[in-house]
Amino acid sequence: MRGIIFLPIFLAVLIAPVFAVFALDGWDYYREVTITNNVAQDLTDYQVNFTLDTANLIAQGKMRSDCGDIRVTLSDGQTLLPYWIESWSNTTCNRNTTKIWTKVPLIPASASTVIQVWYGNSSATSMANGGAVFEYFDDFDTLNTTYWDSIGGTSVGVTSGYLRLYYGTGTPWYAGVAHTFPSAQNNLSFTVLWRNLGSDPSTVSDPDRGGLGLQAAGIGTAAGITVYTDIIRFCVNNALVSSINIGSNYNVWRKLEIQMSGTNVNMLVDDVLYYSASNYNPSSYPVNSVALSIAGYNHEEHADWFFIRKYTFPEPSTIVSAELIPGLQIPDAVRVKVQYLDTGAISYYSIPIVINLHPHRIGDLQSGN
Ligand SMILES: [Ca+2]
Repeated sequence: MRGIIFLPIFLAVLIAPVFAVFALDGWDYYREVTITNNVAQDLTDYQVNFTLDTANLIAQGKMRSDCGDIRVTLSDGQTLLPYWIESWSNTTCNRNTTKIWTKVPLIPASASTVIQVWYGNSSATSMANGGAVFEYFDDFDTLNTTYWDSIGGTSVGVTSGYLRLYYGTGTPWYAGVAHTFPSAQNNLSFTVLWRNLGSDPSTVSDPDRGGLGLQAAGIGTAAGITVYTDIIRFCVNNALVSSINIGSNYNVWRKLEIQMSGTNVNMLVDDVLYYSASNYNPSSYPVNSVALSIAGYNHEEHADWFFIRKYTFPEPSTIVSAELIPGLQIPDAVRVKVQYLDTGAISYYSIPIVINLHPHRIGDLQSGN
């Protein structure tokens, strides 16, 4: 065997190969949104929301200043899902906590599913569509007299993208819109962005009031949130159950939400849970209609948008990943298996991947996190 040199034979195995990722054509960035179903039943066509710091992304030049390049897809990066960006005090975008709603085809029982949110396409324009996301959505660009089948009061209309309810004098001193459901409703959440313009903001305990009511036909209010200029009141089973003072409501947009699931009712203002009851009686107080209404003379209130979504308790939870760049995901290193023919010994080596670029090609690469 003398004179024969035994050369080790390298049997290279790429343990961490290069992964191809499908990309939304023309988009530079995405994040994965993991949605976990916290109940033991499938949720289908279910509305979920997640939060994105669009102010930071816009400041970095990664997103259009109007958020027009936001898209939501399934995990294939191809199948578009409907989405809507929740506005707040007339500000839709460029906020640290921009809330994006979408409708997910299936969140399996007690399991997770992953969707993606994309941004980074300067030529894209908004495809936000609340009507495609929610069970019912109204931005009050026009007065939908088909849906709002009961309209009362002397001055109910749509102005500058909001529902304007005004009442002057005389009886019955209220104004509003209502929709009648074909059957009693449950396992839904109702949300409206609302402001009380009162008639005299200097008046303490101003009786001028309005808000969101779920009505049991001919019986009373199944659940309701009423905004006065100074306080906010909650009603369940046609009885006043709680009252809060979170500062003047005069000319302040308040987000009012009523969540109903079986005999449970949650009531939230500005995303804060202020009242929770487990004694809602759906048989005595079935939700036959939803109303946006006001009471009080010489009095005006507005609704900017309103939507109804599916609701289950506990709700699914969402986690948004760090920013990802579509395309080839190249690992930092590969693991190589080496077997020596003379001894049969096996060793493993980790070989870092270094890309040496000619200076004029550096622009071909895009840096990520
Ligand atoms: Ca609106």
